[in-house]
Amino acid sequence: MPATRLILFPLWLLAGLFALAACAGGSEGELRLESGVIPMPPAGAPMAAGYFTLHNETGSDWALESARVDGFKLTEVHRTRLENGMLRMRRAESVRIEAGEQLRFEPGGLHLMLMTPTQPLKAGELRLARLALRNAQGETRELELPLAVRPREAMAAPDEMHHH
Ligand SMILES: [Cu+2]
Repeated sequence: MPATRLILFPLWLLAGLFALAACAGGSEGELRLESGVIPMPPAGAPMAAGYFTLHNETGSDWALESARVDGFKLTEVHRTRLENGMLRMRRAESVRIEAGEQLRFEPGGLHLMLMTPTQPLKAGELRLARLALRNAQGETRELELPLAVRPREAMAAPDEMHHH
């Protein structure tokens, strides 16, 4: 086999890889939030949870840096897990979303934990959530999404529905 063929093939492969890398460059495409909701917590509950879906339509991976929701002094990102038969939630130290993926904040999983309310929630109102994300190239994005406060009945757990 002529030596040139051995050389040409890797060059062609490399060219292809560079083209791919160029397409995957950081800042093209959108980070999108949708389906924002805060289920109304039980009366007297000290905190509420916020849910949404984050879509990464960019070519980079992003890390969630911070989250805030209007009307709460403190917002943390928590993850609920089943541990020894008990549902427990802990602060999520690092929340990442890969290129092309979607990340759901949902009951039983990731959620925004909304603490120290400065104004009581009312069913039907909207509370603005602001998220800050950063990618590996150091770019940052700020995203906003209104979270709709849902009446509690709409998301009541089955075991709570036996009590009238
Ligand atoms: Cu929580």
